[in-house]
Amino acid sequence: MTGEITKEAVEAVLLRARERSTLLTDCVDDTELIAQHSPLMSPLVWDLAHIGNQEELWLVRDVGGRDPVRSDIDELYDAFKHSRSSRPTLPLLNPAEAREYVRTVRGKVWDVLEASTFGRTELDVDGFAFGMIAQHEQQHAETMLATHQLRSGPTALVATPAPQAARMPELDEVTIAAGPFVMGTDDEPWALDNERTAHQVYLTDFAIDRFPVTNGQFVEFIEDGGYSRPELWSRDGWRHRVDAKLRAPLFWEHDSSGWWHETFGVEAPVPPDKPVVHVSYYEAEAYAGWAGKRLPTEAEWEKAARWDPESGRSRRFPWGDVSADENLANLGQRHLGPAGVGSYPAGASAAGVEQLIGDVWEWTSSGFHPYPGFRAFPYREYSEVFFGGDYKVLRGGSFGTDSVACRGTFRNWDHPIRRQIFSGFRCARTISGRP
Ligand code: AVJ
Ligand code: FE
Repeated sequence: MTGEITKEAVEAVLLRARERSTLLTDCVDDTELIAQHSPLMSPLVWDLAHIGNQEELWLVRDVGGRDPVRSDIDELYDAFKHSRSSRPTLPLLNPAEAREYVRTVRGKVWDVLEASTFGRTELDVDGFAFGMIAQHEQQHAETMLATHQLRSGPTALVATPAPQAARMPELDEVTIAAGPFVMGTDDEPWALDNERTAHQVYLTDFAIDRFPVTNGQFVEFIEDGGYSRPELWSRDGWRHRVDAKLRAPLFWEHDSSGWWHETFGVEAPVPPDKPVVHVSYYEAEAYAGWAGKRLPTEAEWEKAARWDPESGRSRRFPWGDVSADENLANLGQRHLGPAGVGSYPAGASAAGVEQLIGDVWEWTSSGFHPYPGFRAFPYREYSEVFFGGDYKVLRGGSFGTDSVACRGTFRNWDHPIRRQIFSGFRCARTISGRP
């Protein structure tokens, strides 16, 4: 891929990221920006200045070799120094200062981009550091979107409703034949360290759901006593279910007219044809057990998404190698929720599995571990410190994820109890034993 990335393309992804974080921070007033809407989340104004600080560290200082803009605030915006819940008590930049700071940093970044050779150092090859920083800003834009969902008060964000298929498709499964496939990547220029290296994995045959599990399917689980039958849950899952008093996905309410949920300040009936969102790993695992299935492993998810048996290679995306557009996947906060199943037939993988990219992050049964040949780059705190299995891997991105931070190899992770993220799942099933 070396040499294919232009400065215009880099400029465009950086501008798009800034447009998004500006929208997410300009749509509420200053008191909302400095408030803590949930102990799980930072104040929005922390995210904004943290975005600027990472951009300063990697692009202004490291790639550009320029003087610091504000070296005095590095510690405040180091995600490892202060827990999210303690961040409102720090002497943070106020909203006006944070906006000014990100603007100043970005001005210097344009100079650095202009001067860059895209190849002088490892960080600079194919504009990697610029791509990493655009992905970082967009990952925080998704986090900020989740903070908006947790906020109470008047609606601040609007978007056109997500599409729904004209007819409810059959919720069937697809068989993936036994055999090897290539997982991970060596030639995706902006792949992060945890997506590397490309390596062959052999899988026995398995079946995977064509679509993510829908709200309608999840309601059946609830109404069949899913939340009150310990035998459906893992030991840790059931303990958490009891302690956290889980009874339905986050943001759901039940009354005489059925299930309702609140999404971005709007109350609406839960739409049966859309993927369920805001479930923890433990709820996903219990549902799968109830359905007589299990969650896919990370390798199964990636094989179903990327492997093209005809050409014998793994694609960048389910549909091929071209970037996502609005006909292929529900990404980029274009809609403020998942689309109905069957809305993106053009986005199907070679195997015919749909809506793998976009809509909802999909829990897999795999813990977050390094691939063979893993090397932390450019910093250990991006991935390496999270390896070990405390975190479960999620794949595919959500409606809140930008396309720069989403591809067939992209790996996200979180604690199995988390559900403020845009998390859903699909099920899989073992067909046969070892050949
Ligand atoms: C990959 C989404 C788990 O938000 O904690 C942002 C991304 N890393 N800043 C996170 C990230 C550093 C990360 N996740
Ligand atoms: Fe960050």
